[in-house]
Amino acid sequence: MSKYINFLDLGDQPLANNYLKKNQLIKKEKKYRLKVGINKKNKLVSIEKPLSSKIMFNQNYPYRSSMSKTMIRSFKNLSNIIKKKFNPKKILEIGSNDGSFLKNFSKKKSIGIEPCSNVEKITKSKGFNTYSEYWNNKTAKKILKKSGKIDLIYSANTISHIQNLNEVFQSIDIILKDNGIIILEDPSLLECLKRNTYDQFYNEHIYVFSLIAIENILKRHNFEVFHVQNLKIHGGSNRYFIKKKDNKIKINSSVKINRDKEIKYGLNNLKTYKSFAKRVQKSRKKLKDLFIKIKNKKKIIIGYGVTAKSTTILNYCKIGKKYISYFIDTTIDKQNKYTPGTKIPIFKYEGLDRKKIDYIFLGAWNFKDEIFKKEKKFISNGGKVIIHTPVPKII
Ligand code: JHZ
Repeated sequence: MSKYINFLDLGDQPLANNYLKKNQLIKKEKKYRLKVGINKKNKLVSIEKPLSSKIMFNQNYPYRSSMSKTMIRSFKNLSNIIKKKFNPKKILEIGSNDGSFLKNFSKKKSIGIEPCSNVEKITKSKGFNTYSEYWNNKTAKKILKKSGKIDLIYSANTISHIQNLNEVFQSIDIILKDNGIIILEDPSLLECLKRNTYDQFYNEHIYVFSLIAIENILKRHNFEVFHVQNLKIHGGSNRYFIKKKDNKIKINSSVKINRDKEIKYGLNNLKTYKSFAKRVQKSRKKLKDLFIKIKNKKKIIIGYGVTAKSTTILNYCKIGKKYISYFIDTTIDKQNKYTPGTKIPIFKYEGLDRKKIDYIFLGAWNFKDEIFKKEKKFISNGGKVIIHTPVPKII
């Protein structure tokens, strides 16, 4: 009998990061049913039918982690902690994207793994040792042969994108020193449920982790979490510090505190997920009603920051060109393209004072503070902001 139970259906969704060129608009886009469920045994929350990595992560990947000051600052802060606490001789990053974390370390010390070759090239061109490979046993063995064992492995927003978690940790085991440290960072399931950020689910996010699920997976691999840090990043993420079981590092009280918090909220109960699904349906109706009300008043709405997350929102709530005139985004590879599924044009960011804009819809709601700071003038001139979390509203 299957241990997996679905609790949420987000409908037919296109590839979340597949921004369309003009000549692709006439073609029928491939859609994939996005259902979310939980494994009753290990409490791992995942999408029902993950797509192959090659479809999602290849030479056309548009996402750049260096596009927000918040991320750059967060990577810098962490690198200072790492240098002070662990002082690694060799550090490896799984999912190094455009090098915004690794650039805080010496080139001699660091190795980056990034399967999307267009992005990997950026880090390589800065002189870093990078591999355009998926993280698996083969890659781990290849690096072991060339560079030897590693002191510290870091991975942000990547492990949740790899279907075979057993192989992820087997590969880490191959290359990590016995006293080595793993630091993983991913959106927190608890925060996702609390804030109704159902848009954390899209085809790239195969998993949204809880500490409970991470611990259940690690059990099979002789690893354990010794510290958990709660971060504001991406609407609430957890940073898990992990060691081999034999390593004598003391387990910090943050582990029990976070585990208890998750149990208290009900992450072990199916009921919790079912009521989340109900809130998501309500959120869809409320957001759509909000858009309809604003458009009835003939106001102009544009999207600010086109994200993988906004692909889920727009397609699930059926919000298209009729409601959002266009998106603006600082990422070159997204500009002059169209949003997946909803086909809304995306333009270069040129400030908000050029054209008449009444409302912005925050696709990049996770960078709200950064964006509000940047767009002080728009807001003080009466510009309004639409956000969908924790409940759809105008701010
Ligand atoms: P952002 C991606 O998700 C994909 P997305 C991936 N699957 C993942 O896990 C997370 O990242 C980490 C723009 N922007 O980070 C830049 C502005 O235009 O929420 C980005 O295109 N102006 C790997 O796509 C987008 O917003 C600004 O001032 O959900 C933010 O994308 C700022 C701050 C951002 O990731």
